Amino acid sequence: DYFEVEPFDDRFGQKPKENKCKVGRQQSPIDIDTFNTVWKEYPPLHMNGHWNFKHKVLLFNEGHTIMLKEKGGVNRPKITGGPLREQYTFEQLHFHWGPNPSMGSEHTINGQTYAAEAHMVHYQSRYGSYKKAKENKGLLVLGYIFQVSDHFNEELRDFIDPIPLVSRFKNVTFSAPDILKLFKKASNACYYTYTGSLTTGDCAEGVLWILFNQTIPISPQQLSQFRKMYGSNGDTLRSNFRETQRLNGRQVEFVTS
Ligand code: BO1
Ligand code: ZN
Repeated sequence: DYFEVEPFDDRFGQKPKENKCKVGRQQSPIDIDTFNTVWKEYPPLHMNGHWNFKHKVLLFNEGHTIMLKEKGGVNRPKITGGPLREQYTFEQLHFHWGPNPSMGSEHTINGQTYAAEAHMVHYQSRYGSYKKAKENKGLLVLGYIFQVSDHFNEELRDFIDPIPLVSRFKNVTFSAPDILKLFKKASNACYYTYTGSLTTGDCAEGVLWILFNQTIPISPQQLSQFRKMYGSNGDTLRSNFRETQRLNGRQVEFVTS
């Protein structure tokens, strides 16, 4: 009775769509060439509410990924500080992975690919919604890189256990007060920040990226669970990461706190 499985619906507009990525000069992901970054100091990042979701969460198969949203969407977590000029609100969390543990991350570091990557998508609070903020280049994505490890990551259990339940376009609702705790340690580490795009859908530009430098461990067995999801084309989603894009003169900042 831990899980409450519901049929897939379109309440959140997650209906699978054709991938019609626009071509642009500020696309994501990118390779982070660490020797070519600019060292910057900013005030500390403040993540308010990410580590104690007060409401139920909804985990679902979005067609391209497994996604988590706060059910109801009231009291959403907020983020300020660092390079942010104003407050952003949490919208959703999703994952990218690959066909084997040697690839799956979207961003690469000095050409190195990693096993997986999680994205916490946020919007500028003043726009009141993800959609409005997207139209006004008001999106922020926090990226977390997973590194394959022999060690089973207990903190990933709440994301991975329900995957078989949602693998064929189902929703699952559960109470998980601390479901984002897994990201807490990495969120206090150094990060890279640059301006890029969404990596799926229309690949809209004007997205601020914060990519944390500290990796999160994940076991090969845990990674294999992601590949059991079914994609919108009816096949299992063995891989859902986009290849790295040209930097085109953009500057990547390295921030230590
Ligand atoms: S990501 O964090 O850059 N991978 C990312 C990619 C796409 C979205 C958010 C974050 N958002 C949505 C679009 C929707 C679209 C959907 C498809 O992705 O805004 O309009 O249908 O996955
Ligand atoms: Zn993503």
